[in-house]
Amino acid sequence: MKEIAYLGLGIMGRGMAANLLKAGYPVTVWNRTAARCAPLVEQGARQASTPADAVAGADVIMYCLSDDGAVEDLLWGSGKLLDAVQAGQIAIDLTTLHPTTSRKEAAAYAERGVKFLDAPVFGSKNEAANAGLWIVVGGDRALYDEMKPILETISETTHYMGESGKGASMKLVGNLVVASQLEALGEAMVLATKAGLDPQDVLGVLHVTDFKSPIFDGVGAALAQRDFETHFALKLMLKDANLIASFAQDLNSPIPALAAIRENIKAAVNKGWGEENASAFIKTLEEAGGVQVKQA
Ligand code: NA7
Repeated sequence: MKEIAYLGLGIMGRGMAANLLKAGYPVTVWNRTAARCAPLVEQGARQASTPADAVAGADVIMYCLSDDGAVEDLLWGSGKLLDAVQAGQIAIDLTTLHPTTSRKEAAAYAERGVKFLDAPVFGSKNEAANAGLWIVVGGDRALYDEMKPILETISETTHYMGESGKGASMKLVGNLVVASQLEALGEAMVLATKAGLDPQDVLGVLHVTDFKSPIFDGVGAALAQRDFETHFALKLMLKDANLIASFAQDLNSPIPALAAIRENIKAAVNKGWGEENASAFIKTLEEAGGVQVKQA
């Protein structure tokens, strides 16, 4: 079985690394904050002290970090990953970042004889833990076919989108929909509350209609319970909204609704809710409406 180096054990990374171990892959882990490696070591991973130590002898290098800056720091900055990789290795970046950064990574790896896929994921904490992610991939088609068994170990489905950067592009397209659904849920639940409707009754209708969505079901139920436990941090959602805005600007693509939603997310982060779940931005709508969505 291919030897895997897995770098970055945040909410998403720790679930993915655990599922690779469960599937029997030999996995070496590295995380900037070393203490986060402990649960993976208990599950059979080898712990590396540096990215260079982690990738020595690996066939496949995988990482899912916070954002573009973290990936740039890993490759070109303090992580010095590009100095450590060997020709013939394969790198897979599962981070949500700007497609330009993916293409920059692909070019830097190519200079060193390393093949590369951008493979960001849909889903959050539970899907990462339960191997239920949906992965969108950019890069060489033959390389995607070769890596599919590994990607299938951590996902429900995988989708080849085209050349380098196309996985990252698809991820931003999808997150535009996620942000819009959260905004729609928030506006709808605040309106329903002001109208005196019972949140459970409202969610019951949303659950069966032709505009139903698992996001309405999951986030809606948590909202009614005032549960903002972090599955996907609000501060990362602001990062994604900023990425979508920049990506749309590059392509001269209109995003009037996303621009307004981004302001709500920004206001919520400025309120100090950045470490809470992404759905916490709905609280800005509640404040504007002077009500709180709550199960009686
Ligand atoms: P988390 O839980 O915030 O995890 C982020 C990870 O990125 C975590 O392992 C961090 O290490 C790591 N990180 C952050 N900055 C750096 C630098 N500069 N160098 C190395 N490692 C770094 O995020 P999620 O797991 O929820 O999300 C990950 C991605 O998936 C993100 O793009 C989302 O939008 C989707 P730390 O433990 O802080 O030392």
